[in-house]
Amino acid sequence: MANSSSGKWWENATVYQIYPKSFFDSNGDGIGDIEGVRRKLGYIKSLGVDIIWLCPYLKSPQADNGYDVSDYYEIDPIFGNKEDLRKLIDECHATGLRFVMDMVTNHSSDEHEWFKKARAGDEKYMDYYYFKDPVDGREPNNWESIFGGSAWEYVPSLNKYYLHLFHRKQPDLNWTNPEVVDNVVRVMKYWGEFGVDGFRLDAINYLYKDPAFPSVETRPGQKYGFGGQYYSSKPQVNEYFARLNRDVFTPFDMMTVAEVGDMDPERAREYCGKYQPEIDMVYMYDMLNFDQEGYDKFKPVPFEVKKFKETIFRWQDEFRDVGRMALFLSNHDQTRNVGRFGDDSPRYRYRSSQAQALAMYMLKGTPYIYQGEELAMSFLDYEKIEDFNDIEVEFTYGEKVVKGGEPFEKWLRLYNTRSRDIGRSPMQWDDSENAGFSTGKPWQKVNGEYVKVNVAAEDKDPASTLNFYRKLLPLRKTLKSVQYGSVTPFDYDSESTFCYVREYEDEVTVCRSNLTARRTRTPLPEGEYEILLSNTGRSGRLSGSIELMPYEALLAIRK
Ligand code: TEU
Ligand code: CA
Repeated sequence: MANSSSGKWWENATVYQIYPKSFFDSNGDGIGDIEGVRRKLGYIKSLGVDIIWLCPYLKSPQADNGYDVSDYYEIDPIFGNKEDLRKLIDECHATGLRFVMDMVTNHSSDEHEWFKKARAGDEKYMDYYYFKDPVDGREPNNWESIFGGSAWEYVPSLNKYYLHLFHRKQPDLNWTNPEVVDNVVRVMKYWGEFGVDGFRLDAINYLYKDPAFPSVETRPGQKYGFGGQYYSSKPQVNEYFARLNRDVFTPFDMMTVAEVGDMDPERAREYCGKYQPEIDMVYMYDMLNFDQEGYDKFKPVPFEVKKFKETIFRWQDEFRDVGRMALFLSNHDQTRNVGRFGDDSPRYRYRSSQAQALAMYMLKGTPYIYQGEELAMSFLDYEKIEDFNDIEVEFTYGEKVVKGGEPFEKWLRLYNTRSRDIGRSPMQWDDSENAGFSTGKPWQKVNGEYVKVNVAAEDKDPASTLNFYRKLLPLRKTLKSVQYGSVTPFDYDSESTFCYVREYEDEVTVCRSNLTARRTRTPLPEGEYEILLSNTGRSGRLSGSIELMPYEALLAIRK
């Protein structure tokens, strides 16, 4: 990222991510919908965000909540219709919001016309996917699906396997087939003409697979292994991006964000520049996975402030002059941040979530706020396996509890604190039945915390996380040092604080967060500073060193 304005319309923007199924249900069928989003635009505007990114709403059997598209030109009826989308996008534009669409083209649904024809043996369409012969009567290689088990599914009538890096109902599209790319271009142009302002490109680093499909080494006792070295972020994906950029992104003046499912810290610097200049920014999915063993979210390790800092500042450094980084604390695939990186008890829930938000969102890059994060929504309190919906829960429950005989209590705890269902529980609007999300029975159970943690309650409470975000997000845009300045970690060796300085020309901003319940003294750089934002009621001027209260967040500017 250059240390000056690029003049792009999205440059200083903040994104609000919406999971439409769980945001607001306008017609009482228990499922959030497009019209529901439109009705809440006033709320969204009140946060001070500029762009909304809607998770998928195209036609889909919903095996993976819309990340399995069966028709790229139609809206799934559970979410409404094109008229609803028309109204939503028009109203966004009329109120100064922009609209980003989630584009899922690494794979389609197995119920897409193309795949149905392929499975029926139509060779033209078989070449839209990866169909391979068995090897020694087994899968073509030992790649593991990202959701668990083999990445290959057998089709007896063809005596062939097809590749699915995700669920078996999400067969991977073959991007080496130019017809597939032409089709994707056509789809993207269609939605560009419809009026979307950009794309979040799902699982985009996986588009090119090594045509030899080599097996990988596995860990002892494991049948399958992560084949990323053969399909993640290969140079060929840039050729696809170049085409998309020329035909779609540039002509429609779009904002594009690449979701990159795994990253390579060894090649970090190269990685950052990798998608340049075709893609505007990179959303590194696993950025926050330093609190688990490798890619296994169900093997958490205790949170450490130092590891958090190490990870984040490293990426900040890598992105200092190349690419652009998405900043986020949570999303629909990851657990809620307040309990994950702090304390969601009634005593510290607000402050702790605020300290995290200040730490993350004054960094260099583009903030992505996930629905409910601004309320400090937290872990689930479900008791039965039936309350969960996600693929990863289903898979591990079958493997570990049913087959493996591990205690359900252990896995229930993991599901309530680590699973993808956490971020997908209905948005908490008020303390009425179903948290004001729906007048019908919600498709997924509401989190019991809603009676206390909801928009209506936080709206009235000046100390709430909601009102903190409403100050933080607009403030960020008024500060040149935050938009364009350098990032220098400060008090880096502390095990409690997350501190840094942002500097641009003669503007110096200091950001101070205590991410623990321990009081701690922290130094300030030379000079006198005026407080711009505090979550403890501090105001006035500061210099020298200060004692931070538990979970204190403080932003100040040099006088
Ligand atoms: O996620 C892509 C991604 O790489 C996932 O592996 C992510 O790490 C995973 O959710 C871990 O649990 C995207 C979407 O965000 C996700 O919701 C979809 O399920 C996935 O693509 C397939 O489309
Ligand atoms: Ca509905």
